[in-house]
Amino acid sequence: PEIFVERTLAIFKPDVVQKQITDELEEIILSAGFTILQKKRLVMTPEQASDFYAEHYGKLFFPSLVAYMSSGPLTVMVLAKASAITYWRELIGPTNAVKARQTHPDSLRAIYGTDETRNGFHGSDSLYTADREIRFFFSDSIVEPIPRGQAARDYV
Ligand code: DGI
Repeated sequence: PEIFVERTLAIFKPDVVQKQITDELEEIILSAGFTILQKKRLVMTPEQASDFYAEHYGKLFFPSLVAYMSSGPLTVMVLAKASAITYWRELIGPTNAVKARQTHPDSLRAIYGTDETRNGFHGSDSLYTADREIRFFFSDSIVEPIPRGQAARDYV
């Protein structure tokens, strides 16, 4: 079968960055077969966090989400792998870290996340959002689909 290499945007959120386990997490990411194409550490303003999560504007949890996401440094990465979008979301687990501890105890949110707001990790949920989110943080990057087959050797 054809291998379709994807890129996804991954974030270590402030509760995780504060734990100083970024090196250990990067090892997990590399062992899982991802390539880290880009990486940076930054702090978002509340405005940037609102913009990033604009689809949730108006929801009850939106203010706490924005406050949390702008509360401290993030590590933002572009990961590449075959089916990276699905695979990274599987690795991080369900949105609510408390529930994740019951249903997906081996997931990163279960192990390193805090609660339903401070859940430790982000992963794009589709090719479309991955494209938007990668441009959001890496505006200088050229985001094009990696040609089928051709680049797989470099990234898988
Ligand atoms: O793609 P996810 O991050 O798993 O989830 P999402 O895109 O539906 O929501 C974005 C973030 O918003 C999520 O990581 C945590 C927060 N959030 C989502 N649903 C709830 C929530 N926070 C609270 N407190 N309650 C929710 O129901």
